[in-house]
Parts: sequence; structure tokens; C-alpha cells
Amino acid sequence: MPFEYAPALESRAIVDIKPSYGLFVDGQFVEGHGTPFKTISPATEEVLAEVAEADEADIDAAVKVARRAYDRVWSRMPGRERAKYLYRIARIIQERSRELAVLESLDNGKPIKESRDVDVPTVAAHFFYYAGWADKLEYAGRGDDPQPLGVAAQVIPWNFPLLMLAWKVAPALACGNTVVLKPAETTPLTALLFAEICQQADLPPGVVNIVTGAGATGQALVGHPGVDKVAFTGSTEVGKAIARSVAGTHKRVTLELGGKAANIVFDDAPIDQAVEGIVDGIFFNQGHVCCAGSRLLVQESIVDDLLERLKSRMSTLRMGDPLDKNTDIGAINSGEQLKRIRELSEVGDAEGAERWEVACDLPTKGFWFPPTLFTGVSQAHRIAREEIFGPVLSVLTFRTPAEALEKANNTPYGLSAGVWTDKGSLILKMASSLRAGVVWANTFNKFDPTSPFGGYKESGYGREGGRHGLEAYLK
Ligand code: TAP
Repeated sequence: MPFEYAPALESRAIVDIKPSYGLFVDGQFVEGHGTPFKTISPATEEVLAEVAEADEADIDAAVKVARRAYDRVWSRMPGRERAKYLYRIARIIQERSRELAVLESLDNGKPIKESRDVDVPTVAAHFFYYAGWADKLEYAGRGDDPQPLGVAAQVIPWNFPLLMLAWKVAPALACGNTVVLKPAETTPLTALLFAEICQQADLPPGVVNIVTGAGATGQALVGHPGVDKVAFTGSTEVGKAIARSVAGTHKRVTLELGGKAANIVFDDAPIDQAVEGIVDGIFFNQGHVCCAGSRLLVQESIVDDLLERLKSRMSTLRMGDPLDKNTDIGAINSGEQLKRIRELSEVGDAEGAERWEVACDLPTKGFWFPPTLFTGVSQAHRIAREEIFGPVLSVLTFRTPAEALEKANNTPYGLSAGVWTDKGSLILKMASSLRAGVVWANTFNKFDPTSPFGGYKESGYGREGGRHGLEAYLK
């Protein structure tokens, strides 16, 4: 049984949430012309704020402003000057990190210890890292005098709202592009606080523009003829629609899409360490992680021992108030996502897999799903093939490395994978044969701004992070 702890609530007094927010265009907050929508706390269903919706005219205005800022200011500014703004933004993010973390946990539902210790520090690290590149672009591998592309349309999802913004905005600005970014409908607040940070950093107006709204706003943005580059992170379905819509135009595209990663545990692996990695791989951020280790492949000889230890570890996970520093598992981001997780889990039951879930009391308000695993899963089961994007693990077994590889690669996706073994030679063999953009060995979910990230197959194309991430924003 887990220890009992008294609640240790992070104060929300540090955040000043306004009753309503406009669009951020040309360095100012302006009214939108669409129908405003509400953003809620998924842990309590409390309305946090009303947010403007950008219609086609608002998108047109934002793209024109971004073009003007590109032509007149940002693309002409020497890299060392652009770097100063990026460093300034990075430092303000650090100074306001607690505010950003609390707001992210309120709007997204993720535990404060994750937003505080993972998301926000990594956001600042991305701005610091790309600030360093801004005056060294001739070493990026794109020729002696690499040029920016122009106006970048950037559309991001709700699972890491501020981190996805940083992955997109920092390299774009470092390379001399201007941006129009659309955050997800359910998590717009930290992007709007980032807009305030741009004002505080005296970033020239029009270099960063934030337009809020739902799918139609995103569609209008990526379809605007005035954008030169589309950077999208989200579902494979929407990614395919975007690829089709920009085909035949001058626009450059990068797509970071879904995943169904295999986390492979061999019989010589350090089991307790692997259990921690499995838990981190699928229950971090409620499993709302594109690179989540959602398929556990275990060597048959150790499966009973491993499952016993895994269930015992899962029983110690604390679910509850995202602002409690003891919380391991927060709320599911939306009612819609909860419905999808429930539906796919019921498909798992119907297909004959065996469900085991942590016995815990779920809060009566908000959106919650307990950490769950399915055993008796075969390759053909939908829960082994489709992205659930929630705290649900499918467990499969294998006997030989060849079988593990065959099963791991038998997926339409190819974003990430994990390998747990004591043998370095086996790690190298597996890593070179797995069709996945990132392979972690004896660890999982490690991120660093210097390291590229991206997928194979239906997980998308293009890389974000590292020197590779610059290529997406340079001619
Ligand atoms: P999507 O439904 O694809 O939404 C992503 C973004 O696109 C949101 O801002 C969404 O707006 C917008 N959008 C929806 N329809 C659009 C359209 N027709 N044209 C342009 N934009 C449109 O995905 P999601 O449910 O938010 O996120 C979950 C997915 O993202 C998962 O599949 C996950 O694997 C993937 N993901 C991938 C990565 C990487 S790096 N590969 C990272 C994180 C997440 P609204 O939300 O406002 O409707």
C-alpha cells in the first residue's frame, strides 16, 4: 500500500487568469471575430477563462502582420541580435516558471511535479539552445549563408502545450522566420501567457502571433496562401489532411504525428529499473504522450515476475488534484479524450484481452481514468495497433530478439521504442533494426533540446530539436 501523505497544494494565487483573452496579433491583444469559447480545468470542470476564436479574416490579418515583420525587421536582423531576444525570452520563462507551471497544470490537468520539473525547464532549455544557434547558422549544414523561409504556420496539440510551442517557435525565430501559432482549443492559456512574455521581452511586434480557436482555425491557418512553412504536431488523421491540403503549393511541411511505441524488456534486464521505465513510459502525463511506451513486449520467461512487480508499483501511483505535489497521475485532458480511452479499452475487453486496473477512488468531478494494463493481447488486437493516448498499457510477450523486432516493427507508426537488457551488443542490434525515430536504452522518455526527435512512416516526417531542427526552418 502507498504511504499516506497530507496534501501539499501548490498555490494558484501566483497566476492571474483573466476572465477573457483576445488574439495576440502585431504585439497586441485584439478581439477575434469568431465565437468565443471557454477553456476549463479538466480536473474540476471549472471554467477558467473565455478565449477568442480567430476566423478567416483574423488569420489573414495575422499572416499579413507576420509577413510585414518578416520583411521589414526579423529577416534583416543579424543573428546575434535575434539571439538576444531568444535569450531574454528564455530567462523570463525561468523567472516566471512557477506561474507557467501552475497555469499549465490548471488548463491541461497534468501533475504540477511534471509541469514544474519537466515541461517548463525543457521549454526554457529549448529557447536557450536555439538562441545559441541564431548567430551560427552557417554551421547548420545548409550552406554558407542559409536563409529563412518566411512566415511559419504552426499548429500544436494539447498534451504538452507550452513545450510544443517552444519546439516550434524557438528554431523558427532563431532562423529568422516569423510565426503564427495556433494552440489547441482545450489548452490555450500558457500560449497566451507566452504572448505576454513576448511583450515583456520587447520582441518586435508581428514576429510571434498567437491565434486561438479549434480545428477550423487551424485549417484556415495552414491553408492561407501567405504562409511559407507549415509545422504541425497532432494526430495522424489531421496530419494526412494537412499534407493533402498543401500538396502542390510552395509550402514546406513538417509533421509530428502519433505513435504506438514498443518498450522491449529482455530476460537479463534490471527488472526494477525496467518497471520504473515502463511506468514512466506509459503513465507519465496520463499517457497523453506521442512517444509513450504503450506496447510492452516482455520476454516470456520473465513475464510473471515482471507483471507482479509492475502491478505492485502501479498500486503506489497517486491519482488526484494536479496541483498537489504528491500527485503522480492527473486528469484526462477532456471529456472527448476520456470517451476515446474508454471506448478503446472496451474494445480490448471485447477482443478477449484481460484488463487489470489500479483500485482507486476516482474524483466525482472532472475527467479521470485509472492506470490500466491489458494482458493476453495479440498483434491483431486494436489495443495493440491503435494509439489510445491515455494511461493504458498493452502487454505482449516474445521468445527471441528476432520475434521482438518483428512485433515491435509491426505497426503503422515509428516514433519511438525502448530496449531493456544488460547486453550492449543487443542494444545496438535492436536500435539499428527498430524502425523508430528515437530508441531509448535502459531508460525512457529522456528529452534534450540538442537531440532530434521525429518519426518514420505514419508518425510523420521532419525532425524537431538539435541541429536537425534548424533544417525545417531554412531554405
Ligand atoms: P489533433 O486533433 O490532430 O489536433 C492537433 C492540432 O490541430 C490542434 O490544435 C487542433 O485544433 C488542430 N486541428 C484539428 N483539425 C485540424 C485541421 N483540419 N487543420 C488544421 N489543424 C487542425 O490532435 P490532438 O488530439 O490534439 O493530439 C493528439 C495527437 O497528437 C496524438 O495522435 C499524438 O500522438 C500527437 N502528438 C504527436 C507528437 C509528436 S512530436 N509526434 C507530440 C504530441 C502529440 P483543436 O485541438 O483546437 O481542435
